[in-house]
Amino acid sequence: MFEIIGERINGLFIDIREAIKNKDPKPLQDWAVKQAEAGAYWLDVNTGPVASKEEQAEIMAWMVKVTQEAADLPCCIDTTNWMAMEEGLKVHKGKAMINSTTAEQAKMDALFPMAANYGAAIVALTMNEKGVPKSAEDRSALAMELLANADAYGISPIDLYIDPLVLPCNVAQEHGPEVLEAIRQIKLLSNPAPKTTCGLSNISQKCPNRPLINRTMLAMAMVCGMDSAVMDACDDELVDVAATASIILNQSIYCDSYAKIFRQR
Ligand code: THG
Repeated sequence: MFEIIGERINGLFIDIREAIKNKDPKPLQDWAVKQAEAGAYWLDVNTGPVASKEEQAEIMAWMVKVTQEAADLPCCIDTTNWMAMEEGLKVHKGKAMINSTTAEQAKMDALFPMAANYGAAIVALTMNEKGVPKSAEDRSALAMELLANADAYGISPIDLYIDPLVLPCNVAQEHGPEVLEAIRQIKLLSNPAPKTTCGLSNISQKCPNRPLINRTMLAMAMVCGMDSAVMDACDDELVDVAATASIILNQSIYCDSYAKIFRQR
């Protein structure tokens, strides 16, 4: 079943940034409940830009704690700061998701053991010190490195969510078909295959009619084998697209209320 990761608890959004500043749990908790009711399976939690590394760690722990007080869902802890990642994992209840490592060796050597130690799932981006490759083949070559390193640390492909890195279609248009082809190739790398995910809203950044682009990209990515996405769970029509695509792809048993499958979970 496709896994919706609600994107809204992120310090990039002004209301969350203000809530962090004021140590006010209410906006985070309201979004936690709203996204859970909308059909989210995980809740992405990201501090956004915060002053110091230590401060970020403390804020992440607070964000995870107040989010889980409001909704009985696991968090997708979204930070590049290892200290903040570990502080978030320490207070998390149930199986968390680490978001994310890249194919850089130092990051894999820090974050795969952390995933193993806390029993967490982990998102792995197909990029390294050289940046984000353009071709599907280079993206899937990095996915293979991520898969091999995860395996060396005892992490099953089932807990590994490979992210081919969705870029805005207005400035990186040539990446679109490569990302879609990379998803297909990544699903063929092993048996069982690694899972796939992406930051769906990236595709439409700074474009008009963002929901239309997000919904179209979601359907196209799902055909290619996308298993989950960090996305706008509160766009009901986007969630309807995920539900309908799940039916057409025979990933969920047909019923006449098919569009509600995520909200009924
Ligand atoms: N891969 C993984 N994780 C990710 C991303 C990814 N996490 C972060 C991000 N990308 C996915 N989440 C978002 C959240 C918000 C937006 C885009 C992606 C967004 N925000 C508005 C904007 O930039 O215009 C700003 C907020 C507002 O509207 O006020 O678009 O790729 N693994």
